[in-house]
Amino acid sequence: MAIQNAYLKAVYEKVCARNPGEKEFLQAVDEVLESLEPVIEKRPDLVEAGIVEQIVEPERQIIFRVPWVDDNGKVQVNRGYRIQFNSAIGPYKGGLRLHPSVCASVIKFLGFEQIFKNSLTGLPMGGGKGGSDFDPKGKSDMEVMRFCQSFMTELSKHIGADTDVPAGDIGTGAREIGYMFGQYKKLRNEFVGVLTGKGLSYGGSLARTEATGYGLCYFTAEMLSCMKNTSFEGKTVVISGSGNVAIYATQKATELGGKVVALSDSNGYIYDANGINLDVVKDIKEVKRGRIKEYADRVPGSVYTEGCSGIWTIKCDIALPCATQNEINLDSAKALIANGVMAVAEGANMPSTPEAIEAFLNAGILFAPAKAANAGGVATSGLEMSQNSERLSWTFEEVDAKLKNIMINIFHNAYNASKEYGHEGNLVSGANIAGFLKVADAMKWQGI
Ligand code: NDP
Ligand code: 2IT
Repeated sequence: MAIQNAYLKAVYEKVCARNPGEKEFLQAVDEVLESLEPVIEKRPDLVEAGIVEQIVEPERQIIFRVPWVDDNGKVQVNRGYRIQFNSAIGPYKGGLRLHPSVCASVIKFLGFEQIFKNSLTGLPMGGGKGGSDFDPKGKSDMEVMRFCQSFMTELSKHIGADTDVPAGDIGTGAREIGYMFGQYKKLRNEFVGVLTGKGLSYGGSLARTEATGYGLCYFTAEMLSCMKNTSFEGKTVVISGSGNVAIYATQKATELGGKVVALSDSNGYIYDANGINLDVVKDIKEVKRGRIKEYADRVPGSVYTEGCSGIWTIKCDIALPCATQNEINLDSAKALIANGVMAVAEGANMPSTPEAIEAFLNAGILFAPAKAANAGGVATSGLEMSQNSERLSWTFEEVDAKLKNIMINIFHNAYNASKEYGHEGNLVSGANIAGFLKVADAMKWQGI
């Protein structure tokens, strides 16, 4: 499928010319613009107001040098990014990715998708994203601290509790957020909710750690129930990754009656026919910062295989990609379909290639796109911001109940939009359209 509408095609061509070679960013824009075709026909006022031309251009892009000193006293230099994409419905909000693959294209695709995701949550948050090509893997705590302090020294000039509120993403967890928060506080002499995903002793929200994985399963459960009259009960589940999102997706999917049989990291995957023992995974990944391979040494009967794409050849009913972008290509999609997968729900951002998505939709498989399905993380960040503003902490149960409610609402909003705009059941279109409309109206009413 390609964009058909001449106006949207022209906008897309301009984006391609302006952002040459940024393949992840162009992939994300292409998908959204294609979804907007029926909106453009129904809403000439948005065309008149130039909303689409504006929404594809970040409001502000900040790229900066991050110098730090390693444990051998040697100066290291990384590149930092913060893309403030859209503030029509609230302060910029979105995570910080620390991974060697980080570049402008990756941060821009993530920031662009964040606009629509944050809109879907129903909370007042604009879209932004940032990060660095720094690799926390194999670094000492003190090296990570020095990097985070240097990163925040520049970033602190551009963010604020009412301006832009970063959070975690790949490579950025509680440790990194803590060091960054500490540095922000020193530089600005203010204790405010400028980051989310904070530790519980200094303003973090209960259930934020669990939120993305739990939210993914709440969304998937609602989709299974409403679209196929079924549930997680008795289903075999394959989950990629073994980081924050994968771990808590495993926990909730298991609680809901599913059996998770595989997890992975960037080196390979483990298969455990008895169902993953999450205590072992948490010890390896959260406590020891080790590799998923160690699971096979510790759990009898489990098997480790080198290479991560092979995980999609495991027979399952539900697939939850929770590692990284474009991890499911057409071949992996075909393998999942051939093995009878019933639902694919994206915990990672943009984990399925466009060809894989098309294959799932054509095969009638339930497909939950990232913008909708993984919005539970940022939604709970929004709840953390509310708690910081009122200087109160809600209980785990309160936050979890709000999260569940938000995920159920996102499913229905996406489903209803897919129906209203002529693609009933296509949640890719539905999520893009529902997310877009709120932001587009806000932009229109605020003027140029
Ligand atoms: P973590 O850093 O906690 O874990 C990332 C996991 O994905 C690790 O197992 C990692 O393996 C694997 N991974 C990362 N990059 C690659 C790669 N290039 N190839 C193969 N595997 C890879 O990150 P999160 O769990 O927080 O994030 C996972 C995904 O979920 C990302 O797409 C992120 O954007 C998305 N997301 C995260 C949210 C959050 O709240 N944390 C919210 C919404 C979406 P290894 O250790 O080998 O690198
Ligand atoms: O991709 C995402 O939504 C996140 N990494 C979470 C962002 C946030 O601000 O909590």
